[in-house]
Amino acid sequence: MKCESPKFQAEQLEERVLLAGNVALGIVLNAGGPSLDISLTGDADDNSLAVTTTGTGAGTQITVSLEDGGTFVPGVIAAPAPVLAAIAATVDAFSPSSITFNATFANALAGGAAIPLNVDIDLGAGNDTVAVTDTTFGGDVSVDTGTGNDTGVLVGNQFNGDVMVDMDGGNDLLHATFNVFGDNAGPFENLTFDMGAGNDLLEYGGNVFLNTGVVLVDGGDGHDRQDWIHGTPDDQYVNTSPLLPGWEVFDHADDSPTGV
Ligand SMILES: [Ca+2]
Ligand SMILES: [Ca+2]
Ligand SMILES: [Ca+2]
Repeated sequence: MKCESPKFQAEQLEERVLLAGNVALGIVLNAGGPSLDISLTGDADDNSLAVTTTGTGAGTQITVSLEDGGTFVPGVIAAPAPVLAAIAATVDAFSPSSITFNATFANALAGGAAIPLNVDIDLGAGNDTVAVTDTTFGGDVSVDTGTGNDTGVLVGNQFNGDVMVDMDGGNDLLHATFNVFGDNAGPFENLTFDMGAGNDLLEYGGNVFLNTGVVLVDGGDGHDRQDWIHGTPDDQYVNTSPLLPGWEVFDHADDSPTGV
């Protein structure tokens, strides 16, 4: 097949250039929200970002790390010095490729701060990976993996605000299991999974959508497949129903792909 030649050339290129993408960490006080917006912005290279929570109670820690040798660089910082000092005081450990925050930060991220903390992850071009696990978000979360063949992993999180996941062009994989969307209180939250152009795969199961507003799970252009992960419960949609455009294939073993 003709397509083998470019693939081979791309693999040769990757061997010559060991790509390790940097990610800019930004903190901006959005007075209009008001909210404190935390951004993690990748570059055109391959970025591999992981956000995970470990421990409980006062021992809770959130670690943000780059798994591929990339480093964190300063992004847009626009917040009063006391706010930045307060955030800095929650850092338990720091290296060029890993930042660990303590329970005070975890509590603020979960909604315990005076204003919501929103998180905006934008990894740009390249074949990027983002994994967010076991973390509670009180504010809005936006994930954009950009062009390239990207992998998104969302497992075991609680999202109390709006969630927007845009995998953009490329042949992307989104794995979303055991998350809870919505805080079960007004106003309703909106959820969008947009797989974008390209032949994409959504692996899902065990998620709960709790009194949410618009739930849009869009395969976009291309030949897209939703695959229920066997061994997980079906998704539950409580007082909401999902919009599911753009899917060519639903897992044959799951006779109720919407969970409704
Ligand atoms: Ca990138
Ligand atoms: Ca993509
Ligand atoms: Ca698609």
